[in-house]
Amino acid sequence: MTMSKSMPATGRETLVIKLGGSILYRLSPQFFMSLADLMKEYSAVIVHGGGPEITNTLNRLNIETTFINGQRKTTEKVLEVAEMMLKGKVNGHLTGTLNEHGLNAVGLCGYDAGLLTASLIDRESLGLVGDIEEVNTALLTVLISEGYLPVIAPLALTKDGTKVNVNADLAAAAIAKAAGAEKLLYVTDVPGILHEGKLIPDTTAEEIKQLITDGVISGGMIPKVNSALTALSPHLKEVMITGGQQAIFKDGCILGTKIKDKGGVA
Ligand code: X2W
Repeated sequence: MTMSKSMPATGRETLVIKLGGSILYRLSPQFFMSLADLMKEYSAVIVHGGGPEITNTLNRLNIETTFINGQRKTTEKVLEVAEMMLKGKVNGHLTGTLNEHGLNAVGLCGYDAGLLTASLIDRESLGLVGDIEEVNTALLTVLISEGYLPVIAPLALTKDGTKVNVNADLAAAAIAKAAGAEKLLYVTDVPGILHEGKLIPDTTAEEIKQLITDGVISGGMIPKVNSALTALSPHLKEVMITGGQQAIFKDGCILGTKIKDKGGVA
């Protein structure tokens, strides 16, 4: 990642929030209220998913869709649908809802003003799927310092201008790293990492590996915690997983499972 620098010039910590497609249309009033409170303390950037919307539309159009290690194989036809859903429907819906709650949201996708530059991961096996290499943090800084909330759809351009689809968890981690964010929050359809129905409030990178081996963390939570682990650094000390059907911020604290690196170094 080449354009990595701290932002913005507001003197507040930066928080990148990833809103998963599984929860996007079921976010509670408490969620929006606590997001408004959170934004009094942090500068925020939102990155959203939309996987279920893309899958439903592909199914309706009888276009085959498959995942390889949590990444959707993206042909040109699949990319067209991903664009319609992510940049069109989902981004528009989310930005509109955030603005109804007075949050000053600005909808963007990685194509805008060189916001996200990616390289193709493996065109042969995955098609048009990218890994983010550069983030135009200057654009985010301008918006944030003027009080806007950037809302980013996970699409990017390669250096030669090819459009690519990007996994939203990985996009959020890359944006958080490039922007010098102190915190990264994944909002999903469960209140955090659960063990026998109970929330694990704190965990470490080391414990997470064990929880995966023991089968406590399984399915779609595995790529999510793995992106969380890649984002941890001496600067980004905390990644949190929280649910969108509850408040995510109370008494100055973000609620959910906090993941820290044991020694503070990833
Ligand atoms: C994802 C982008 C959307 C996404 C996809 O096509 O589904 C790749 O897998 P969720 O709702 O966060 O899963 N892209 C390459 O990640 O949405």
